Amino acid sequence: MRIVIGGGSHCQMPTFQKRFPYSIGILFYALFMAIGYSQDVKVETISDSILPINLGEVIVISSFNKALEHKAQNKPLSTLDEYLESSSVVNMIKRGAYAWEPVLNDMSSERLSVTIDGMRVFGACTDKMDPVTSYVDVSNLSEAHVTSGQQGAEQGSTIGGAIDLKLEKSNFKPKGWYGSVEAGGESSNAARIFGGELNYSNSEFYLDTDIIYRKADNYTAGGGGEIEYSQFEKYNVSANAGFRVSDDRKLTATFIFDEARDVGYPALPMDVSLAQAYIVSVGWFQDTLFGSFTDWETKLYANKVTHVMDDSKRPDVPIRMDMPGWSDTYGYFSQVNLRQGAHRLLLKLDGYYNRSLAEMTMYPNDPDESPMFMLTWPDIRTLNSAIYAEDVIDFKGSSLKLSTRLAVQNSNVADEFGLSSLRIFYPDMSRHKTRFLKSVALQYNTDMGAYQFNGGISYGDRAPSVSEAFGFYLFNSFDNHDYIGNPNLENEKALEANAKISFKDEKLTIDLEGNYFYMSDYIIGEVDPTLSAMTIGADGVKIYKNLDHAHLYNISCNAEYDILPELKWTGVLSYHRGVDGDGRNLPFISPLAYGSSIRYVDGKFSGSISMRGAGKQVDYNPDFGEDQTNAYTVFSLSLGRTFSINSNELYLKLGVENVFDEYYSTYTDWKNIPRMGRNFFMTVSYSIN
Ligand SMILES: [Cu+2]
Repeated sequence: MRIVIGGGSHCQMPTFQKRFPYSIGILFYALFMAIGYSQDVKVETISDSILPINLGEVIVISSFNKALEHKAQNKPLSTLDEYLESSSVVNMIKRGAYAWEPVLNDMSSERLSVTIDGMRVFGACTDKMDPVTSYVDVSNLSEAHVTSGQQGAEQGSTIGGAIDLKLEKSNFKPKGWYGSVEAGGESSNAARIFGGELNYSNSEFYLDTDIIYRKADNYTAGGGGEIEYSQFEKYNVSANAGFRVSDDRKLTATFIFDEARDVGYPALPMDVSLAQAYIVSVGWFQDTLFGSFTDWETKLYANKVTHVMDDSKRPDVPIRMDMPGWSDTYGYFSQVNLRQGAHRLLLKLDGYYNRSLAEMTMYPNDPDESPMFMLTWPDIRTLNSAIYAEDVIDFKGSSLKLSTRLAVQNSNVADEFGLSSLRIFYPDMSRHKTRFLKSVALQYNTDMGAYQFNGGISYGDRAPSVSEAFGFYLFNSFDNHDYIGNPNLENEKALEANAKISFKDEKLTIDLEGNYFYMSDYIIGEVDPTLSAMTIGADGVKIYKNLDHAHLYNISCNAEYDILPELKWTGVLSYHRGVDGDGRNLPFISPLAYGSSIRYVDGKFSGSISMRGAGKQVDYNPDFGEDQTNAYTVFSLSLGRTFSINSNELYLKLGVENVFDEYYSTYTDWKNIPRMGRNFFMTVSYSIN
């Protein structure tokens, strides 16, 4: 067992509101009663709210058949993006209704490590339209482990932290056959969701299979405006199998196929006709290894991502473009535990090889002009090999965790044409580059009766991403500039301090936490006035630079109070700030944000009312394409009920999001694209045990 020093798995609840329309409640309740059967609903939990900063959090994802967690969710067939967003630690940058980009501690993709069951996957889009999280679905997952800052270094080199999406597995439980079917619908975008799961598990063998299909039309913003190009369609199939070779040896395998088609990105000038991923792995587990080593786990994996952008549905584009991208990754990890006296050691070796390639072909309107071809990611091969070690030392009532990751990362510009294109800007650039990445962290945790303290300091660095180092005229519609990578960038470094004080008694839990990142060689695009844009209508060209330094601060307070055994209140408030060495505001930093919820659960029935919102954005920066985002508050409600039918279970959940149909956008909404207006949703699931 591993301890999450810092926060641990602390779950909160969903979001809620203030004026509860009784008529709706009574209506829902009558509906449930009419259907008949009563039964026990347990659990609550999960994620509410708003913004970042826990040192570690587990977001439970209610996929199929996990009857209990199900009921806990505000909206059981939410997209994974909505699950992540509902947690108090993760924000999501939105470019449309699909494939949002996770933000942790005010940092996104290139500053985070996002993994699927420990596997590295890299998106194939130069415009971040396909974050790793878009290639799985709630049907695959049991939970998301979110770790802040260098506490996430176990999964890979990172600055902001790590999100590891844990696949759901039967794990040799003696359950025989079991399964479920689910269906859901939403009113704002006429979303239709169908899923099913069929599993077999005994102590020698298990096989889990699931499928989910989602189709949504354009959604409607608050006040009734239709958001064009916000439709999407996706399906995901996966299978997990395990075979017990001997008492303490197990062989496992995973297969995931995910495909999205006709995905609109209303905030971007292009859509996606295809986003597809194959993800496979085989694993080997041994309870013991030689000596006192235990829990030896090794996994080999491969994944292939294809991404095709498409502007054929947009009228009046100045020039038609084809922009496909590919990202293939092969990797492994092998880890083992060792327990000796007060020490709990974890040793891990891991590595991956990634190939990223993206092209752009422009077709001028004049048929006599020939098309223009560019490599926007010039076939970059990255080889990363690392060792990670941690030691948790237990004292009386407290513990100290020391951890480190050391990595060697090699990059190679494999394409000749791409290399010579980059050499226009960097004549002395060499094809190969080697970087050394380091992370060290010290985290202390102590229990003092009702109080708990957790604090630490750490240092870590990261290599520039493929776009930051080698991107070639990547258009960013947010600040309307073309971006050119810079292979000479220094590694970005972060010195981090964090602290958390928790109070807990029978009824009340309060967490107050904060962190600070002193970042040196902060990577960001800066205007180069000597260059002219390739994209028609762009304002200029930016080149990635290292800023001397930048500061990021995050503070949050979470509270939870049990008014009655069945009735629980939660609240969260957070503040974030990010400036560079010259005092300029950094982009995508949250304004003051808050949330609160009341949730009722008895044996038969659950209901919730939630509220979340943010203050007016004060610290924004037009240089990075930002404008001021207004304050907003939105309210949601949900009601759920379980019915027993023989030994099976029928579960029904209904709810309304954005009850008052508020028109709003948040600081993470690309080009202020408004969020969904009032949205009714319903989920029905039937599980066969
Ligand atoms: Cu794309």
